[in-house]
Amino acid sequence: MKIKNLLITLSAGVILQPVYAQTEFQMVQQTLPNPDNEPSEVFPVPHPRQLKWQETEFYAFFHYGMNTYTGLEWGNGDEAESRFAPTAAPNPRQWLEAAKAAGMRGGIAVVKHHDGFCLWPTETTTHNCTNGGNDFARNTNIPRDFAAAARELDMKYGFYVSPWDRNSAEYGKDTYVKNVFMKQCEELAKYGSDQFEMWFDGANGGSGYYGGSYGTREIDRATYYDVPNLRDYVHQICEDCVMWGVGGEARWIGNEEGWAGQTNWSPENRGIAPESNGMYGAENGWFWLPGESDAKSTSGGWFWHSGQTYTSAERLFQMYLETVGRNSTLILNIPPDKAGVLPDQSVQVLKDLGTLLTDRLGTDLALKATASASATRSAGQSRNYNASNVNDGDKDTYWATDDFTTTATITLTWDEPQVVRYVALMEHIAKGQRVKGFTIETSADGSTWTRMASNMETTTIGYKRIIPLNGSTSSSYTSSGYTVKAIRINITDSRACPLLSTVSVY
Ligand code: FUL
Repeated sequence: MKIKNLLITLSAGVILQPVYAQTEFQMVQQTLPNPDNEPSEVFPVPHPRQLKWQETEFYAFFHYGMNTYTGLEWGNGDEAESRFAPTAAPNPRQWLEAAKAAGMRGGIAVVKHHDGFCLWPTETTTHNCTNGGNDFARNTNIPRDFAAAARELDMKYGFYVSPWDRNSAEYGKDTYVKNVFMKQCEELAKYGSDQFEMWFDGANGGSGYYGGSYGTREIDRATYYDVPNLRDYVHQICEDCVMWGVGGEARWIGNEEGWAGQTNWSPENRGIAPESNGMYGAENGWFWLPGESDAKSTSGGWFWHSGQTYTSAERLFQMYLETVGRNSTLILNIPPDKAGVLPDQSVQVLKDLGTLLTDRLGTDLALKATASASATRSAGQSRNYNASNVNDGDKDTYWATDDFTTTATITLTWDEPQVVRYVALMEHIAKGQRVKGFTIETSADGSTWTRMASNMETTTIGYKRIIPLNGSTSSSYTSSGYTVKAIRINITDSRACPLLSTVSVY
C-alpha cells in the first residue's frame, strides 16, 4: 500500500472498503557489471592529461634569454635589462620547424630562467624584455610567437618558468609566490589553453641579487611554491598541461645525459617532495609520475655559447633509444643564438636525426604480419582482446589475457621473410603499467627460435619500449639486420594480466 493512500484512508476516519496491499512492480533492466569483460586497472593509473603528454614522446627544449647575451648559465639576477639585445627578431617558428624535421612533436621554450628575466611583457616585474636593449628586444614576446608557430606547425608547446627568481626582492617571502610566481604562471597559461607541459625547475642555489639586497635565501621546496593551488590555478585554464618537476605530474629522470633505466616504472614514490627524480621509478610506487629525460644537443651548457660543438645525429639517435625506447619522454635542448635563431649546424644535425629516425623506425613491418597468441582474453559485448589488436595500427585496441594469466606469448608471422632490427612494444597504460619481464625471439623458419638481445634487461615495457635486436643501443643499426619469418614475444612476468596495445617491428 502506498503511504499516501493509507493516510487518506485513515484521515477519512472510516474504512469504506478493504484496502489491499498494492505491490508495485518496477522495471529493472539487468546489466552485466562488465559487459565488455574489460580488465580492471592496476593502480596507480595515469590522469588523461598524463596519457596525452606521454604521446608527445620527443620534443625540444629551447634555452634562450638573458644568458644568451651574457654568456652565463645561471644569471645572478642583477643583469641590466638592456643587455638583452637580439641582433634580429627572435624566430620561434624557425626553432620549431627544425625540431619538427628531427621527428619531434613539440617544444618547451624557456621564458624565464633563474635570473628572473621574462621574455614576455609581464605585469609582475620590470625585469622583462620590454625594457631590453633594442627594438628587437622590446618587441619580443616569446610565449605569443612560440604558441602561434606551434599551432601553425601542428606541434605541442609549453613554457619553462623558473620558480627560483634571483632578481625578485620578494623571493623567499609569501608575497613572491602569490604576487609574482603564480601571476607569471597565470599570464603564461593565458597564452594558450592547449599547452601540454609547464616546466618548473627544482634548482635553488640560494644566492642572488634579490632586488639589490645580495644574499642567500633558502626556501622549503616542498611547501614554498604552494603547488596544489598552483596546479589548480593552471589547470583551470590549461586542462591538459602537465606540471613538470616541482608541479608533481611528471618526474625528472635523474640525469641530464639522455638515458632512462632499462627497468623503468611510471609509478613512483615522492622523493624530495613534491618532486621525485629517478631513472627507474618504483614497481609499487604510489603515484603515476612518468619520467622525462632532459638532455643537451650541444657542448658547454643549456644556453648558446660561442664555440659550442654539436652532438652527432648518431649519438642523438642512441639517446632516443635509451629514453623514448625506455618508457621516458625525451626533451632535447637546442639553444638559439644571439640572433634568436638556431645556428645552421643545429638545424643540420636535427635534419640528420630526423632522417635516421625515419630510415630506421619509420616503416612498421608488423602491420603486414599475422598475429597470434598463446592465450587471449574472452571477448566482451563490443570489444575483443585478440592478438591482431597489436598490429592493427589502432593505439586504443589491445591484446589481453584472462585475469590471473600473467605469462603468455604473442607471435607475428610473415608470408615472406623480413629483414628486421628493432622491436617496439607498447602497453595499454591507461589501465596501469603491468609487465615485469619479457623476452624476444626470432625464427627464420617459423619453428626454431633464437633469443635476441639477451644481454639487455628485458623487464618493463610501459608506454613504449624499443629493443634493438642486436642488443646494442650504440651500434643498433647493422646493415645486414636479421632475416626472419616470425618474431615471438614471451611475457614472462606481469603484475596482472598483460595488456599490449602495439607490437611494431622495424
Ligand atoms: C637545471 C637548471 O638549473 C639549468 O639551468 C637548466 O635550465 C636545466 C634544464 O635545469 O636544473
